[in-house]
Amino acid sequence: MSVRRAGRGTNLGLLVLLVSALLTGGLAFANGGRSAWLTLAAHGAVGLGLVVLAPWKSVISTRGLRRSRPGSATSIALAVLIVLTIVSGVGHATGLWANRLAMQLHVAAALLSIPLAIWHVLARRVRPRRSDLSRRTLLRAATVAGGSLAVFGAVEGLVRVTGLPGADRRATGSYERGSFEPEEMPVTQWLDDSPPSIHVGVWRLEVRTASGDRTWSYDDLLEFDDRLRATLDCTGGWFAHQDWSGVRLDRLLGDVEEVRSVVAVSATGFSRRFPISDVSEMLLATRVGGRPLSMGHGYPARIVAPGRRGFWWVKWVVRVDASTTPWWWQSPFPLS
Ligand SMILES: Nc1nc2c(c(=O)[nH]1)N[C@H]1C(S)=C(S)[C@@H](COP(=O)(O)O)O[C@H]1N2
Ligand SMILES: [Mo]
Repeated sequence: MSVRRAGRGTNLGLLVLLVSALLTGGLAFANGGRSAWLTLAAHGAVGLGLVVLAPWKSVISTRGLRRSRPGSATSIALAVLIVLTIVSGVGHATGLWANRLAMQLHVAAALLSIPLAIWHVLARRVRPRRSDLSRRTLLRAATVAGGSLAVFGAVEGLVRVTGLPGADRRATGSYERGSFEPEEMPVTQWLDDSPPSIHVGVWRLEVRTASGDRTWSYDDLLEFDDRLRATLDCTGGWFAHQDWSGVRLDRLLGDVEEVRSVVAVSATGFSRRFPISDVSEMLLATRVGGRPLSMGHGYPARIVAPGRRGFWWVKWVVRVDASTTPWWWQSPFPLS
């Protein structure tokens, strides 16, 4: 494929890759399980596919910019955002730039590029043609896919051979921070939440079920000593193993016939809805590493949801509601 062939095929390819990058990125954020590496590998290969097509795209862009049409500033802004997204993504994955800023920039630049990309596709429209589904297009698509996987494999190999920090990442792509040392573990909020001030003397946990409501004081909860070793894995790109203790969620609920989901609500209003099948593996934790939670980590009580990414681990819990609504009846990611 010579760069002289740059044209509609390149643009269509880039569009497919861009949409796939967003979808796999979203999936990588949602997936906290063992199969997370698959999502992440797909995300990495698709992202590097954009790099593979860059030489062809630069020929097209140079041609286009020479014609000085309205909207070139927007096209350039889109290019800058995509470059930022790729640089921060590769930086985080290799460990050359393994902090939260890189991940935040990666996500922010990617989300900002969506409206610009939609504008770009509409303003520089490519009309689909019959030949887009030809054997030749398929062959080219396969070549790009193969090239992307090869570049992904090469980067992964290089990270391992050179011993870059990226080699020690978890399946989700996160780096270890403060395992079994809760004070060393980062304090993180999903978006703009902040630790409330809670006086444990007046703090109550309210549990609402079909068979009635019940409130628990902090001292009531301290009577329980259910223990769980579980891994908090923040989409910001870090994880920590900890020994949590508190009360298993199903013990607070009693009879759960007909119940389909359980909502944990924070004093700040932040909340997540869980499938009822999860509650016997979940904890409402009052302690970590044998000591009370710090305010930053969710004092007096927080959710521990093994296998789920950090944004499910609701902190400063004040209410638990059993409900007949299915668990997926909520935004896939918290909105505050
Ligand atoms: N109420 C509330 N709980 C929350 C959040 C939040 O913003 N508000 N952020 C979640 C996210 S994104 C993560 S990764 C973990 C971080 O827990 P930590 O601060 O104890 O490390 O808390 C979760 N629980
Ligand atoms: Mo997080």
